[in-house]
Amino acid sequence: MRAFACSLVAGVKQFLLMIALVALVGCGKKALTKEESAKVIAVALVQAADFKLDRAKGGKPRNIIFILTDDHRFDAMGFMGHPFLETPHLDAMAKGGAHFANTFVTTSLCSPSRASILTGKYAHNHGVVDNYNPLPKGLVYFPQYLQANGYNTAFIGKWHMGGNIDHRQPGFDHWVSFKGQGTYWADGRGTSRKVPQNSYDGFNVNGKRVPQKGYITDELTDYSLDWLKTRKDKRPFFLMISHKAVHADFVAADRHLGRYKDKRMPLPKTFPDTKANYADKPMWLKNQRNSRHGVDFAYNLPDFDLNNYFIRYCETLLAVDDHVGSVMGHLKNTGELDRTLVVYMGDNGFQFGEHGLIDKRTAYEHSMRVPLLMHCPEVIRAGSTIKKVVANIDLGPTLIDAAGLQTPKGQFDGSSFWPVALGKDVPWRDYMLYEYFWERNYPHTPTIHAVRGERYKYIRYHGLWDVNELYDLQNDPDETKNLIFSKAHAPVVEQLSQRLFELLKESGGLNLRMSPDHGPTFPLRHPERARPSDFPEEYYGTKEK
Ligand SMILES: [Ca+2]
Repeated sequence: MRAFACSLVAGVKQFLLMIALVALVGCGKKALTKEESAKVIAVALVQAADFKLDRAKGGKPRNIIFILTDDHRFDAMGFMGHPFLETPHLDAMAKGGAHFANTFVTTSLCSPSRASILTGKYAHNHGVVDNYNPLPKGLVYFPQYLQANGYNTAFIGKWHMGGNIDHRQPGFDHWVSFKGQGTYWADGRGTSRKVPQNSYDGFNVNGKRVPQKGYITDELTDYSLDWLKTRKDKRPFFLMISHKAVHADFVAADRHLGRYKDKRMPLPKTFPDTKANYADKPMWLKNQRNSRHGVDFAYNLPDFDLNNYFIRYCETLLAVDDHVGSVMGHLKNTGELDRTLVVYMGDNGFQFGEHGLIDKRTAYEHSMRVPLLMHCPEVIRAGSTIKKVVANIDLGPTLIDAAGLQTPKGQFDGSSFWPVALGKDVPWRDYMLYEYFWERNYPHTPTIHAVRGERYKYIRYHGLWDVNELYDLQNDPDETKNLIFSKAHAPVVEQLSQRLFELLKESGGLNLRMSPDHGPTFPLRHPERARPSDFPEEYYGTKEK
């Protein structure tokens, strides 16, 4: 107890020092006067006090490793019954820990989802609604609490919030990052198209520019293991490893190239461009089929090969699985595996032909559902499958709880599911709220709000003359049948529509979030491919029903 208290004081001191240093650097070239220094320290003291948390009853600090991957969809793991992808280390993690089968992101897009993970807030509250605009001022990231309460903290990998920045962000003692999307290889080899926000100027390692030497996933693994192996700090640690993989344009490690070249991707049930497939579906959906994010004109390339794209995705994931194996292997070798909490999560999913789409952003399952695994044999039962609906906004409060601290009141939109991970029966949410804000860059995906429970999902489109959606995921996990016009389901639609607005109202989400236009625009359609959608039959009529 005393040791923790001491380390806590040490942590606060280090935090103050860091803030003072950051402020000094931020003030420009000249040294601060005594008065200015006093001001800096006063501000730091106020900030540290803001992040000071009480210990939870019986709570104790625990080392935490949080591995975040990019665009890793929920079913792209061997143990999920994937037809050929092998992920032995993720499978072992699930077998030895808990798999949260119903994990969703509140916005399925890189920067907004990352912001929701780090701030514990919805996009309508943290304000990061696209991948381009600068970071809003004053965001608070949950690692700031860990850092101010005795943790030694590190961030290694993709930050990608606020456009192309890679400088140290609040909450982290050790910092390794790169601008925007980074690149799989320093020279960009292996890609087949230009990706917006790819960057080629190496890493920012604690403020110093260091060239990228090798394959990104392996290099981030090395940075992580180096930090774990060489750290002298006696305080508990929080390490966040944030992979570039498996973001498009997928490039596998050389050792994995070609592993699945002869495999065929099973086409999703909702793939065909048929009247039956799009019956009662929104018009924007059929229209997006022939767009940058649709299978008929993907990335506006004339000869896009969906199967090859999927193979490259799977091969690129193999190095991520190797990485998980390396981290777990290190913990095993040092005898820390049982008591270290290791969390694996994706920032959003990715569609490979579902509904005729690629990419994410939508509220369909393959876009908004992500993998979440938690491994800590000391307290989490091996092989647990948890069906409760959890979300990216819950991660911050959950990890603060797992660190033995009381979660700060009023700070997060999400809640701690740590008791759920421990197998406790606690009251939990019925529905999670999803939102996506239309952006000019990708004009084919509209503003979306949705609620997702264990059985039903209701999707509402804003500012669009179109059809909303209701899916019974228990009976229709592939979202083949939109029940929005079903008379039998009218009460469910009514109830979920009400729930949607309750969730928006209670979280301050009724004012639609707007952001200035920023970055390139991709409105192209192919003149000879899928035709535009017609209005649904239900909308034709000559008098009111
Ligand atoms: Ca992403």
